[in-house]
Amino acid sequence: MINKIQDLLKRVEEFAPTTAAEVEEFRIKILGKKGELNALMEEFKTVPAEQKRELGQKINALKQAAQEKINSLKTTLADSAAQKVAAVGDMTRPGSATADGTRHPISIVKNQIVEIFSRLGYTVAEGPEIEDDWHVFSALNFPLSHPARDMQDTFFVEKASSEPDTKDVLLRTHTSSIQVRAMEHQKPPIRIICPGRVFRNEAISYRAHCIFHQVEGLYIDEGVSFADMKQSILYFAKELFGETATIRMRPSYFPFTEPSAEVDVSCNLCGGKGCNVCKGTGWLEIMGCGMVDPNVLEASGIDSKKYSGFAFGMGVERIAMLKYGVKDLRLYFENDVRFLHQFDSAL
Ligand code: 2NL
Repeated sequence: MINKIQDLLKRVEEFAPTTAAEVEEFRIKILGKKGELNALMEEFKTVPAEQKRELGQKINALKQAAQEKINSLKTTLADSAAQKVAAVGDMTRPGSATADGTRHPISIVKNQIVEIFSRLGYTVAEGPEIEDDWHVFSALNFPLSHPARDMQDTFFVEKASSEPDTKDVLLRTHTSSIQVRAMEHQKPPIRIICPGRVFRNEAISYRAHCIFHQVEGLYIDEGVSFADMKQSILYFAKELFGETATIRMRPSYFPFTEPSAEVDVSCNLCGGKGCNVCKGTGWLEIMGCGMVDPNVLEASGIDSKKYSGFAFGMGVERIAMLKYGVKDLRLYFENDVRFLHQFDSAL
């Protein structure tokens, strides 16, 4: 019997499982009701009285050793399982949602402008940011002496040399170049809305930047009139600034339109009474517009006797400043999230 006890004690000491299930199996085999230890206890009943004391102590020691070994194995194996979960992560847990970003206010306003005109049947047209002199100036009736053609105002990529077939290559100063390309390639009716980045060599301040965004529109067909233009722009102003908005037009001058006008919308902050945003006038300038100059139509191959059209252009930063009451245009370029997170939109 002493051999059996020592043999079992050795097995207990040498037991080296790797899973908690093995420990439980071992526990049942040794300490369970029908386990080896209980079998030894049965056998113990039959040993002679003079051996009882010594064998009893040995069995008790074996039982205690087995119990302690199993308990400590259970905790260490449970710990290492927990460590594995901690290292890998619990793959069954639901993921944590990352917060969505918000759209840039310039994109929001640009999308709103485009969306309003698309409801009037305009389709979006885009074009290159690096342009040539023809599509930015010449086709738009800019005289050779016009200050916008100066190096002071425009970023040139390449200047024409005395070599034949060389031309000025420059960053577009307005998105009108997109419309020139459309007129060259499409037959009227043309009804397009042209959003894009434009570039001017300006000193950066609260009201100017050398890169900004424009949306221009063009509508050409037979019999398009100034009244059509006025009503389209009024619809646009009401959609963007609210049903109570009204507009007024002031005579202006652009090389590419005749007649030309500047468009003001009634100040939505003071309701036309006069405040510091509208500088006491009750009106905010939002865009320029006009009837496309016949020279411009002809330069792009459109018969100015058969067709007429109107065009308009606006600065997106300016509209966004008026809409959101932003006083410094530079905020739109700094990408400070404390500023950007204040704008949220479905568009
Ligand atoms: C402004 C004024 C304007 C246009 C842009 C245009 C384009 C073609 C022909 C004729 Cl292809 N006109 N565009 C017309 C009037 C005004 O923009 O203040 N923009 C920020």
